[in-house]
Amino acid sequence: MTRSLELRRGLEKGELTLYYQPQVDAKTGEMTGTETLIRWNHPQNGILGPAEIIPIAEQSGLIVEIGQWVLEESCAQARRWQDEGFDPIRIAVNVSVRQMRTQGFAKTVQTVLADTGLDPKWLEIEVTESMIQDEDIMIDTLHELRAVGVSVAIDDFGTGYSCLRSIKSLPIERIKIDRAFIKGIPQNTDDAALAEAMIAMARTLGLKVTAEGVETTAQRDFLHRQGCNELQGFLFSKPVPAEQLFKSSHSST
Ligand code: G
Ligand code: G
Ligand code: MN
Ligand code: NA
Repeated sequence: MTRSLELRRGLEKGELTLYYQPQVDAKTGEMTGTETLIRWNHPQNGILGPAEIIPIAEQSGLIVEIGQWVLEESCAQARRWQDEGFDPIRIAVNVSVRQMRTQGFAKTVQTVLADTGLDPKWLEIEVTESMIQDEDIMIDTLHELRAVGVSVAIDDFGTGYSCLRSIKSLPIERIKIDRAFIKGIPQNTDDAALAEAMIAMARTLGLKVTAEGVETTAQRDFLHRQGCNELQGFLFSKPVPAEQLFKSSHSST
């Protein structure tokens, strides 16, 4: 069986599942959001991550169908947590370029929100820097998403050579500093200086900043001092199944 056929079967058999990683307020450690991360509960190979799912999905075109399911399930889950009485948190969903280029993507998002009963203000769409460039259709879609009331974050920020000018003109709310820059903090002075510069730039543009891959209290303290708004990483929690999100410990001292 080809990999893409196997993935299609897996999708149909309900083998794809979603994990959720907390995002916490840099000041208080309180959970303010969560990022949805796909997993494949493979019958022979165990739990596979996005690196073993997304490329096959992209090549085969299955990504549009999978992306739609991720969006629906994430919004439904966010609504379930609210219905269970947990304080509302933002849910961040990764979207691939093929999915975002489908006709009427923003309208699709609006329909999913209406069907699941989730207020648009709780949904954040994560797109990567390299997806945007100067393409009108993508920028139109970002404006349409803003009109729907969802926010947009630029994922893996700092890895895509986007010019500051283009970031300034985009209708986005947040940048997520790639974990490659967080890794060396605080010992590596280049990484520390780059993270500091990205945070300062984002704040100048009125954008929120989330740092990914935060693993140590030294990284947390540095990022907090620089004015980074939110933190995500193993220091707080690894990605967990839905029923564990509000049980995992998010504050670490
Ligand atoms: O959990 P892990 O570190 O393996 O995730 C790696 C990357 O895979 C994430 O940063 C994200 O960009 C991508 N990814 C995870 N889940 C999804 C998804 O549902 N859709 C898309 N398009 N990408 C995802
Ligand atoms: O969207 P993105 O590719 O950035 O998704 C985050 C990925 O990084 C997830 O696959 C997650 O498992 C992984 N991850 C999350 N926190 C940490 C961390 O603190 N350290 C490392 N090395 N990886 C992390
Ligand atoms: Mn992401
Ligand atoms: Na990322």
